[in-house]
Amino acid sequence: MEGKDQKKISKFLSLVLRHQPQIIGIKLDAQGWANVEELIHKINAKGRSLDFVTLEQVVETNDKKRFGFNNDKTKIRANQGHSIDINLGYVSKTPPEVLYHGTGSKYVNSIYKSGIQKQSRHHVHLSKDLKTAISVGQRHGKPVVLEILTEKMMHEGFEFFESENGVWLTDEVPVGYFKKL
Ligand code: HQG
Repeated sequence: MEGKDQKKISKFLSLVLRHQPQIIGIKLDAQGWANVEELIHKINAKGRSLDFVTLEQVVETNDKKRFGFNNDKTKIRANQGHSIDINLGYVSKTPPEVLYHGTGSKYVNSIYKSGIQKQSRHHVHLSKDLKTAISVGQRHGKPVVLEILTEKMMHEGFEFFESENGVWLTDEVPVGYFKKL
């Protein structure tokens, strides 16, 4: 299958599995899992064509490993990025010494006033490397990268979690715990 089609499916899956499962008439369980058979059936019922092999390809080749199956591939969920209330079962973990947050220059003044907030997502998303942070920032216009003082935050009781696909998450990064690069 062509990359362009995969991207389309991936976008639609993000919408369904992170934000609006009801648009195809499915429900996610408390940990965010959808039943694979039902998902495929309901997506096809909406006039899109998807089979299991294609779904597997999308999960395996997705550039950010956005989705994951359970062991026997009967269930699928998004690895992060939800706006609906689900519990992914993250366990608090010690982050690397340096983490980055990529944002758009238009947000920087506001961030310096009220800290980095999770906005519509469940957590603030942080990147392990600069390159990723820059591309995350570019989604919001001219990119700005903020370095996060993770050690200081850990000492002061803030918790960090790592998602299945290597994105670091935390509840908020208040003013005083980041600096502009
Ligand atoms: C900004 C993508 C004003 C924040 C990426 C960000 C990531 C504030 C924007 C994942 C603010 C929210 C998440 C404040 C934070 N005032 N603006 N106080 N605090 N912001 O998209 O981090 O493709 O919700 O800096 O790769 O850009 O979806 O978050 O710029 O991992 O898989 O508000 O989404 O992955 O934007 O991106 P977003 P994000 P996917």
